[in-house]
Amino acid sequence: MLRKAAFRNDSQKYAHATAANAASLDFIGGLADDIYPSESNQVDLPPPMKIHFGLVVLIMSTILVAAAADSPAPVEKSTPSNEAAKANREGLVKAANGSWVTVEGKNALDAAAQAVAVETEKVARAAIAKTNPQHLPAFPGAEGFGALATGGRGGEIVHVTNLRDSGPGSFREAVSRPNRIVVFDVGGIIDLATEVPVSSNLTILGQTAPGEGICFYKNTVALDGVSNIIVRYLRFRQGMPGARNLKAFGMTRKCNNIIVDHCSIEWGRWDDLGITVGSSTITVQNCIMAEGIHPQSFGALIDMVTDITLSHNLWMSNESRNPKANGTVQYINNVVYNWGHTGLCGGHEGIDRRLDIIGNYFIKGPSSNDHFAGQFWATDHVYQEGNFVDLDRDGKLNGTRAAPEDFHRADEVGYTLPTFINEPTLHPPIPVVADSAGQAYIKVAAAAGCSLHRDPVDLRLIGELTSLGLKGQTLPHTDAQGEALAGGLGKIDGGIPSVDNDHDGIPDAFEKAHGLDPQDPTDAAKLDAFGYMNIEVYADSLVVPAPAMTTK
Ligand SMILES: [Ca+2]
Ligand SMILES: [Ca+2]
Ligand SMILES: [Ca+2]
Repeated sequence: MLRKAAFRNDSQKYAHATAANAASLDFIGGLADDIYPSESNQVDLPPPMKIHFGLVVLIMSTILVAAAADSPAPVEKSTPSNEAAKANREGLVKAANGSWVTVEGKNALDAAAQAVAVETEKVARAAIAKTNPQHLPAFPGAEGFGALATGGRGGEIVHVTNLRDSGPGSFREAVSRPNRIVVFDVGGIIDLATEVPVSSNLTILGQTAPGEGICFYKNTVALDGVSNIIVRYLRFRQGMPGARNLKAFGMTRKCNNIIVDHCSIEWGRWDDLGITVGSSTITVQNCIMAEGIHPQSFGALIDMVTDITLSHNLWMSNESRNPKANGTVQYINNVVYNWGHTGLCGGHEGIDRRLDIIGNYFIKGPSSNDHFAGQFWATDHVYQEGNFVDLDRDGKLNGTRAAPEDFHRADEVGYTLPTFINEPTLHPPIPVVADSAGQAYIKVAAAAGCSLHRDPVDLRLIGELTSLGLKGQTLPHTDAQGEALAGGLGKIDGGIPSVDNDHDGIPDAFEKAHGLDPQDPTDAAKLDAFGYMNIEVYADSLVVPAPAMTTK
């Protein structure tokens, strides 16, 4: 019965793809031929409550369209219409009501709705991709090189039942063995006494936590030489109690086949994030890497690695390395805000590297100079298109398109321009569907990080981002107060877990609504028609469509 429900759910997604064909696929198709030709891409800060309302309207209209449609959308990519191509040249987007609008002040609401339409359309594409068993996404919406991870699929379902550092029911115990789906019966802050090692073949479903979800604090979660892992909707905040040479979340020594989605990775002492030492085939998408702290204050070291996708992430208030990209790296639709010394950094290793930089928005903040990108050598081979830069700190998103010569400034001693190439070189099996830089900004502001419930730290960060130049600060690498300078960790509501009589990870209410048996603990592990476990279908239902924007 759940299988049938899953099909119905997907027919809704397909149906929305039909709507998206009318509303946004043409626009996306237009991007493919003529990416972001507008020289200006303006968005005023939209009022949060209006955004909320707009999203609700869009979601409701999506449901209505889905209910009215009988057949799936065509799988083929749509051909851009002349209208779409013209609108795209003029910097217009198609709003939820079908009209073409400029992305500025009064239309920001429509643009935000559009962003959610694109998100839903991406889910539809993921659903289509599911029909190829070789290309089953880790979850609907998974993209890039890590998108084919299967995690713990087929293994046992393990519950995190307390917030203790170790012992039975702890997160540390749950991830200590491979072939597991990890769900959370508790929400709140987990103070880590030491680094947490993670096994291979794991799916870690942070969105199943009650209340406002999970936050790891005071130490590091580390992936070392492991593979095939799916991580979603968690907060990793190392903080000053952690070791000075570690990341808040690190993947090192030939980690591969990993996807990290909607996580908040902050207050790392060396960097917030690391992907290093021979690691490959990894996606980090829809995440926040922010406020690196003493003694390094950097965003991410992506070093000596291959086939890495970084998509729709927010990098903010890091001194530098947003990230350092030293390998073969896709860098698509990221937003970089309030860098200190340097925004995006090249590899500068004297070894041939590949970096596809597409549709990103670089926005100067109170701590920033003008080096939105830099530290390249000629051995860095860069494809760049559709990147926008806003350096005027005026509270509005009104950047201009980045030119090749902008990737090196005359006062950058020891560096040069990269070697620019004419075509992107990286092509994962499930490609990232590229948005315009302006759409990426709205989508990132709305949903990056552990955004099913944004906690006080992320709410503050998003409030600073959406000040568009007026608020935010890097936390000085010289100051060992670290995260205390930013006010420290706030409260995270632990909530009350849903009733789950058979303890299979799926609440009774969902089981009853989808034809499962709330007294049968075996059905959560069964596969649906596409090959997802029912526990995965349930977990996906918690986060699709993308959560609404919430800012202070
Ligand atoms: Ca501006
Ligand atoms: Ca159950
Ligand atoms: Ca059951």
